[in-house]
Amino acid sequence: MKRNHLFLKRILQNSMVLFFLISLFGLTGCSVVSQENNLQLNDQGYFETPGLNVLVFNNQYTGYFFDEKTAGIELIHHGVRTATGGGVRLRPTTEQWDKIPMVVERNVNKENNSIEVMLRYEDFDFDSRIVVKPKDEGFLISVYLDEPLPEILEGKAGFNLEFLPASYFEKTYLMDGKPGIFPLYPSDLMEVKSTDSKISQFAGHSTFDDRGRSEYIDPKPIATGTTFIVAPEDPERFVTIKSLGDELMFFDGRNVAQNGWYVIRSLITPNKTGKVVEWYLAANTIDNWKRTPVIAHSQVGYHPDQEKIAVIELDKNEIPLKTASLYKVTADGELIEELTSDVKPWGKFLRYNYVTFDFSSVKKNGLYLIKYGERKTKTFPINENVYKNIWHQTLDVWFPVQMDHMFVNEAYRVWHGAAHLDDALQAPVNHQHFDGYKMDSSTESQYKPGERIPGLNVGGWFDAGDFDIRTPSHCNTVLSLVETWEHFGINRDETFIDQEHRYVDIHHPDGTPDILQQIEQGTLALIAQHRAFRRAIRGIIVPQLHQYHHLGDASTMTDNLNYNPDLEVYESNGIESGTPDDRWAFTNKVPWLNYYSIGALSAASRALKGYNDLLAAECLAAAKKAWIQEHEESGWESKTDDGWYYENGEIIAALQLLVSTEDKQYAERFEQLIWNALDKSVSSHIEEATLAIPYFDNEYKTKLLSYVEKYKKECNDFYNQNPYGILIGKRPWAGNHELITWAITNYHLHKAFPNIISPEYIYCGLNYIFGCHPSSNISFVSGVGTHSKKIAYGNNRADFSFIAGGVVPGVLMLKPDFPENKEDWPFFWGENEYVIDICASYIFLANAVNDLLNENN
Ligand SMILES: [Ca+2]
Ligand SMILES: [Ca+2]
Ligand SMILES: [Ca+2]
Repeated sequence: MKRNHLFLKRILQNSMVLFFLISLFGLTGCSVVSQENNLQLNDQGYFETPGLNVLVFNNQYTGYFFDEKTAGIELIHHGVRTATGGGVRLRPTTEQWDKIPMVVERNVNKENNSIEVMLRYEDFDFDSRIVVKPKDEGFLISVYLDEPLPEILEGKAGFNLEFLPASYFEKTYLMDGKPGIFPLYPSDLMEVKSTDSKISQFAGHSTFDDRGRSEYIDPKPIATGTTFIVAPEDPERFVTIKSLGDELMFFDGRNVAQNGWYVIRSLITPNKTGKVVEWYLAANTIDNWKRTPVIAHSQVGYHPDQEKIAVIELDKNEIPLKTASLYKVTADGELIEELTSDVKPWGKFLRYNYVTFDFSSVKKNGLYLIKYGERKTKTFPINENVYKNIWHQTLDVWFPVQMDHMFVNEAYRVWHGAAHLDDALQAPVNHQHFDGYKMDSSTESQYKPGERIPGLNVGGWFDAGDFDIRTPSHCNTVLSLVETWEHFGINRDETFIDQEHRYVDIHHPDGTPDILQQIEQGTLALIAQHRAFRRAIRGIIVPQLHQYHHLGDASTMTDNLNYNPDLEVYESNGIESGTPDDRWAFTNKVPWLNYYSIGALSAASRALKGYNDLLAAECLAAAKKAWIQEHEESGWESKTDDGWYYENGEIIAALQLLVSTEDKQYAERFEQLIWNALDKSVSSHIEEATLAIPYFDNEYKTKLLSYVEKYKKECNDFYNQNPYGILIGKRPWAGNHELITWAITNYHLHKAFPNIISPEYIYCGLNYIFGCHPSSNISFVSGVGTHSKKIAYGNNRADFSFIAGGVVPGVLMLKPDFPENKEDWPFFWGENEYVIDICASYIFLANAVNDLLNENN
């Protein structure tokens, strides 16, 4: 799913603005109390009662990745977001790339305690109005049309509400009194339909591979009726839905897409205007329900000398206890109270109230847990070595599994065969791809659309939970791995990598440091682009949407046979095939990206020296050549159209060429760029500015001082913005990468200016990743810490599994005030998807923390 996440520092700035706005407008206030019902329309613009929130398009479809299952009418039921996607939809169970309605108007009507939205499907000139209003023990959802349904939508448009399967596994339902069990796995009756009648998906792409038969499939309803009772046995999940008009249909969306939800739906009757659908929905609430406190702490544990502060997250109606305690778990299996001390109130952040518990004074080696009231955490160590191994699985397991064009084995298990050996064809012009790639009206290359580009079937990693070679994240990853190699010289060797035979074996040393082999893997993909185009291209990705959502062995994503249009589709002569599944190279010129690539190749040339000298020399030569060519083409004036990206790309290229060559032309260009950039945004550029210190005189460092002071002030503000005292991102993609990047910047600053930036600015970043964050206390690194992500959005997500060492994006801040990271549902990419560059950054940060702790000993 992942697009560019190179540009975190700019977002860092935006996050600061958002924090300011949130604190300005406040998060509390009076509410209008309905006379008829406990659901109150609060100042956040949603209906609220203890145990239930009803959101009505507080979150809208962003268009970023289309239907992200985070928009529409939604239920947060006893603290868990169990329903989403309430709205007028055009299929029984909509997929990610199906058409989404846009909100053209949303009125929160406090006078009559209702919320009304106007939804529009532009393609069909089709508008509908939805009104949600509390009534009796629940609320009414009413859908109105001013004009009858467009003919093309008859039998297709309906009101849908989606329920999260994982919240209802092992529970039951009643449809008009007929009992059923919610399916753990889908296997329902399907209906084959002609594509003539299909509502087209995003940009005319299709999620369904119909093998040339002009058909698609939809599930048939599992049950129909007028009253649907959901999980009556579970007071926390019990919901009643009554249709006051047409029948209700219950579907399982997982029959067409593994990330589908259970859907309840009523079709809109043709030729009807006015009220066309009306449901009464009541969700049970437990009297005076309060959310269980979350004791957020590091699942990895703590070094004796660091600050140790747990952040306790409380229901806003909870009266905080006075104290919390730390217990030691003894060798006899006993719990012994080590420390009890007062908790410190922090205040309100988003929807919860926070107190903190400081146990920094406890330094004794051992196993501990925290107790707050009746609540106990899992056990964690305090020990000098807690951070020693935290990055091993990321390098030993996660990166090898991501390696493209390679067969990857681990003991008795094959993760995947050698993939994408049929890379790649020139992408066609004027093409909008579904993963954010696009082609302009010219290829800007020597290749014709559809022509084979030699040499691209080598190196690279699957970018994220998907499988594309995304150039920006590759540049970021190579730069980061080189930085780790140069700062910490990690020579861990637990992977066997044979490029010639495309073979990787996990837990099998081969005499070469794994980090160099991974740098080589990324570099091979980047240099292949320069060999073919003398510059970077956007990336390489499958052409068809029905290939893109691939779940399973990557080597089956294409047939690994070069496409030959003279053969019939699905026909093969053993060497070539007539199936047009080869990946496309998106080749338009992107100057800022070319600069990133120049920076990455230049950095790689240093690391690879002595290991792969030929490749090292080729990288540096290609980087220098591309630097000259890019300036000849783009000029020496900083471009404003690409804005920050352009500026930052050129800064990185200049710095890396300077470090590799010590040639003063790069120093001059770097200085021309860096001060202006710092004036625009300190936090975006302070890391590069600091890394450049050794290449300039003392005056440079002195000049930098005022910027460091300014940056420190920005960091200190985080303590007022959230109880964790760190940067928390607010994008539709959760913020762990911004946070890790921030902590790494703090490491470089601490090294250069130890009297200004203390090491705690670095430790607190890792603590957050390891569990000291909102919503839960899970470690966001699979396999690291006592309790960590066991269900994540890796390429094995359909198995509700994980890839060890992967780092997920973390806690998503859903509007207006709901932090979420699902532990039972892997398919939220913005919460659970591993991406290559965040994992590379994590390896650096883990080593940085070890370095600091050794330094202090
Ligand atoms: Ca991708
Ligand atoms: Ca090795
Ligand atoms: Ca092929």
